[in-house]
Amino acid sequence: METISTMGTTNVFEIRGVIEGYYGKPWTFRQRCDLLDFLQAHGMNSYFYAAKYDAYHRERWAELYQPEDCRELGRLAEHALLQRIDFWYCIAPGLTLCYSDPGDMDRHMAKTEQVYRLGVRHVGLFLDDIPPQLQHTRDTQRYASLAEAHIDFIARYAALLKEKLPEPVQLCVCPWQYCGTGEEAYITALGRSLPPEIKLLWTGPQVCSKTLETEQTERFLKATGHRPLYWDNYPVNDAGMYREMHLGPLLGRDATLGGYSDGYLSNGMEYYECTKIVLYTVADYLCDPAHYNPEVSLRAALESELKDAGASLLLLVDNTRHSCLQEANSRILHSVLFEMRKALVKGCREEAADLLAAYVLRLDTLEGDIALGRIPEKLLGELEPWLRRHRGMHRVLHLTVQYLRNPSPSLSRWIRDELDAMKAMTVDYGDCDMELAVGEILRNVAFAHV
Ligand code: LOG
Repeated sequence: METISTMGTTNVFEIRGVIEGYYGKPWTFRQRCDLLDFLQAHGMNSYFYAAKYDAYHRERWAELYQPEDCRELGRLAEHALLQRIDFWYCIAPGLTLCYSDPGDMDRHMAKTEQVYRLGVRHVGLFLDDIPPQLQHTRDTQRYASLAEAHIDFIARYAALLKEKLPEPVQLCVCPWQYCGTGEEAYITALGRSLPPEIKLLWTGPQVCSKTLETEQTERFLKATGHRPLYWDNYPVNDAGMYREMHLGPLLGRDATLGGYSDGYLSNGMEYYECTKIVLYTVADYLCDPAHYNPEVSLRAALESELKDAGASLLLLVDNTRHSCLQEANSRILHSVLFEMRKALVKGCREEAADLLAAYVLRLDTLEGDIALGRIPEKLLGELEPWLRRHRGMHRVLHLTVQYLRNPSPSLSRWIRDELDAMKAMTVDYGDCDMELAVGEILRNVAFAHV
């Protein structure tokens, strides 16, 4: 078996790309074409189509696509070929599949052949988020476990791909258990039974992993005989994360991971324009992991997308950094608040007001850039709920400056109302440090004087 010391000496990931694998509104045809262009321009080579809410991918996996959908998928496959991006079409039959039913295998193959005819030469069999027990009596009679059923189905499917399709087709599998150490019973059995050329997707130690480390990869390889193909659940913000917006740069992925894995895929958000900002940083990491600098990469991403307005949008990004990668938020605002506290402790209210006013001025610039059309409508549309809350904070801070300069009970009531309204908004910046900090300033400093 290949060991960590005998594995590739290069840190470059072989498969580098994006998976459209989130729960939510699938990207449009135009967005997918734009993504393929982006991947090509940024040194990536793979796009995995696994849109959870494309009914034909998952719920109605057994049905063939309608002619109109076929035309679109075919054009996408063509576009991918043109851009030299591998287009992986993934089928997720696990919700209803009877593993031992030859009819279900026929239906699965028919779907595969349909996309094969459209030009697809890379397929995925996705078994994530499905019932943990076998659903059909036929299966319980035949298999002792879910792992056994999966091993049998995958092996027969792989054989059929070779037998029935004239050109070679690569196969990857997203296993039922897709995170952990790799030493758990299901994944060990599955991995050891399948040849290494069938790639295994893996999200790391957790569903949304804070870190991906080379050492974890070694354990996975030892246990399963496979190098993981990383399905990184970042920046995805579906399910329980829907109130968060993930605009921060990629963090916490080891620089040497590329030499020890089959590849790396970033799972996007349904907010395509926002996803793209993060993908700049993913691309930078994938191209040169050893020299990847998240903050430099983020600034460059914003500048590439927004030119001069990038600097002002950085303020919003700074306040929406909470994710599985990083709990802390609002680094810029925190440093302002820190300096303000120092000024207030010295009894210098004017100095504190000036410090906060300078930050508010930067927020004004963001509003100015929006008003002048310097931030694309498409991006603003996606950011709307988060921007609304940000504007709430902007108002609170603006009023706080006035209050510090000229305190009055009516101003303090106004500020409290604005803060309450802000808290009632449905989006969430993750940690509420920012609000706590603003609240603290108001309580201890401003309101103390009413
Ligand atoms: C799903 C994925 C979803 C993600 C984040 C995998 C393999 N599958 O827990 O579609 O976007 O979590 O919520 C998932 O990650 N399951």
